[in-house]
Amino acid sequence: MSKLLYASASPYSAKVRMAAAYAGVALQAVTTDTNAEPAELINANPLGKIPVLITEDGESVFDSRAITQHLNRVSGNLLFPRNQAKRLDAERLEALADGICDCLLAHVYERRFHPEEKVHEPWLEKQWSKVVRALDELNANPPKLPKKVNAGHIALRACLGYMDLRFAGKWERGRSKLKRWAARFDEKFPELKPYLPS
Ligand SMILES: N[C@@H](CCC(=O)N[C@@H](CS)C(=O)NCC(=O)O)C(=O)O
Repeated sequence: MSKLLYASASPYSAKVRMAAAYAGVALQAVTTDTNAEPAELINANPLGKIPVLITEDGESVFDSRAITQHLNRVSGNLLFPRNQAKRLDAERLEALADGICDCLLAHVYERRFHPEEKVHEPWLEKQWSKVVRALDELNANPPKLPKKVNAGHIALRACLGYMDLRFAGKWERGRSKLKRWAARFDEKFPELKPYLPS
């Protein structure tokens, strides 16, 4: 079985675990502390970032978008549509959701890794303005939730789960459509809920 180095709070890890569960790919999930830089992580990914998937042959796959593509291949295309236009939509939604997470992580890390007096507020504001633009666009046009979802939908659900974890009360106002979208996703796929960032 492939192994997944992950952390429970990580939105990209949540996406990958949800995608694997949805596509029926079994993974041995191994909690990994990136701050400790364990040898298994660094040997698999010199960047020291999670998630990393290690195949039975010892091949490592990162980052999370390479992992969703890998899971799509091994599951016989259960995570991305075959139709080119629809596939592009799915890939773009995944990139947008991951991109929001990149801005949120930049926020969290700015505060976590700098002493208070070195935190650069304009940088935080710039990152947050990207999040606001992306969330407003998604709220204005929430993606349809068909019977068969794709890695884009899953990435967005994981991203909103991370917002709930780290930015609760700071993103929901005026974005009721997106809130409802997440609730409907959970109703349709209750089996994926345990993998949300926690
Ligand atoms: N683009 C990467 C981002 C991965 C990432 O930034 N993961 C975070 C945890 S959520 C991490 O490993 N941080 C530790 C570090 O940057 O050293 C992906 O999609 O996998």
